[in-house]
Amino acid sequence: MVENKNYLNIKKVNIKNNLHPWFITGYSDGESSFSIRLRSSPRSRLGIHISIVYSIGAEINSENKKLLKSVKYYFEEKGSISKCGNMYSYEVSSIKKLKIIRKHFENFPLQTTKMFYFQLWCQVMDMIENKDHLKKEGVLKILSIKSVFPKGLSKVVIKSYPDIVPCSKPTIEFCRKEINPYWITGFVQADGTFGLNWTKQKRMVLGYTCQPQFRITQHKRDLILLKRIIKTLGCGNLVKPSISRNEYNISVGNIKDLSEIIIPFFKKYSLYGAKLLDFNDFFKGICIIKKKEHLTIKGLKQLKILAYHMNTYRKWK
Ligand SMILES: [Ca+2]
Repeated sequence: MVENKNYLNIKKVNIKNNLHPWFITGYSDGESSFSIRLRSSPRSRLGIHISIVYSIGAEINSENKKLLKSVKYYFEEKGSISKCGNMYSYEVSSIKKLKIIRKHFENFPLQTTKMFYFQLWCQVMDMIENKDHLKKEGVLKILSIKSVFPKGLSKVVIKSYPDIVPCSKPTIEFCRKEINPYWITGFVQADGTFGLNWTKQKRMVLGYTCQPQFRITQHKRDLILLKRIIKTLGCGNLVKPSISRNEYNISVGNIKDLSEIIIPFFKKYSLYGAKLLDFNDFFKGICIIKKKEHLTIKGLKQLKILAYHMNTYRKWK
């Protein structure tokens, strides 16, 4: 019996990617949400049903579905993957199953300010377990917690509970040290871009130019984290792309850093899903530029084909 079980496990590992725990956290830091859901429930005593959910989304295509299946596999096959608009969503919503999710993030903590919401979400989990969410004071406390979440409380809820005071956010001491490389890959899976930026430019001899760039975009509240990523990678500039938006980019645009640091890094700590295909095309583009073939018409054409078939241009069957 035991041998049989082992055999099954090995087979499963071969079928699905065995994701690194820090990859799971990095990917979640960029793409997941820890949410508190409220639903009106006329049959219950307080008229409100409260639940909590962990979810992570990815654009609809076959490669990303494989990635979400691997995430589900990592979380012991708990939860389900569904389609919503042009996104897949992996969701876990029962308290029993969410305990596995919570344990993971306690062992491999979130690095972005999403950590605040995770901690508040855990408080709500404890309250639901203690059945406090079925008491008036419990409901009020959960509403005050939910009101500080990005989506906050709906107008309907505010109308029914006008006196809710937002809870204070937990204070978290953020680390400034280097960061686990698998976390970086997970985060880039969610919020990183590899672009070849092939554009017309009159002043160039051949009339076109290709300016490859690796980029990570994040809200300014995670500026310390962006600096940690730069420190760990050993390259990258911090850029504020627009005055009006509260965002910062880590940008790497020079060929030396791209070919000697960025490419080897993501070859060692692999991406998955559609992002891996974009990275592979980016790598091909960098090779063309390194060989100075971008100074020929043939090389420029090859770069154009790559640039117009990656990222948002990628076609899926
Ligand atoms: Ca994000």
